[in-house]
Amino acid sequence: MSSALPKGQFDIGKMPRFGLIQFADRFPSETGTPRLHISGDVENELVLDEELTGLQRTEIIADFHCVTTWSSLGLRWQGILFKHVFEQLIRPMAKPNENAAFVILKARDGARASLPLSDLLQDNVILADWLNDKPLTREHGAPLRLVAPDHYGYKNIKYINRIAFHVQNPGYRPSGLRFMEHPRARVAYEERGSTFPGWLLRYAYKPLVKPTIRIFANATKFKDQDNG
Ligand SMILES: Nc1nc2c(c(=O)[nH]1)N[C@H]1C(S)=C(S)[C@@H](COP(=O)(O)O)O[C@H]1N2
Ligand SMILES: [Mo]
Repeated sequence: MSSALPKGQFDIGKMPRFGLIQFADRFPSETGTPRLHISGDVENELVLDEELTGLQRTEIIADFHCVTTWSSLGLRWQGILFKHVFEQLIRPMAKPNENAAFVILKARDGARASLPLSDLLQDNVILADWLNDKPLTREHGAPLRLVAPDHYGYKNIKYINRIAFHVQNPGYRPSGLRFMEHPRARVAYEERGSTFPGWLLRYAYKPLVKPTIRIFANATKFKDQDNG
């Protein structure tokens, strides 16, 4: 639900297209059918596509918080709960190792994020294909994106197409620099990154908001960085 702004955040109004600069001009061309490749410490590596359409649909209304300090309030997302995908499809079909609690999420534009499985199984984490009563646009991650509102924007992977479950971190490399990555990145605890405290990163990141929005809005090179 919408609530007061968390520490260090400001209300930017609309939802700007955003991310690390290297992703600004990457618009995956394949935005039709959601397809998720499931791998890692699993008995069966597999691809989920039609199975996803059989799951119960859910709606959440939530605020979205980018680590660089902008927030977009009261967004209405529709899609399927990550928990349902895991319990009804991934667990019975892929049979991940019981101790596989380290999850890597990958996207068609090459972006990556990781989260503990327990964070992904919360009741407000969805794989969304609709935003504010319209099908998700290519700008915002069509055909499918993760929405984990308790976690900073960089964990909310757009164009998601691969999910890997691991018992131990297999040497995962985050999209950004090491200090930008926090294993959980919870907004409530201002876990903006590792190495430096959240309040310090606030000041470092804030000047990047306007130029980054401009670069993302003006991106014209439609590079397709499909990682399979
Ligand atoms: N695949 C992918 N997912 C991504 C990003 C990206 O560049 N590529 N940027 C992240 C960041 S930093 C933020 S704040 C949000 C922005 O989402 P939006 O572009 O839909 O506003 O997406 C996140 N997920
Ligand atoms: Mo972000």
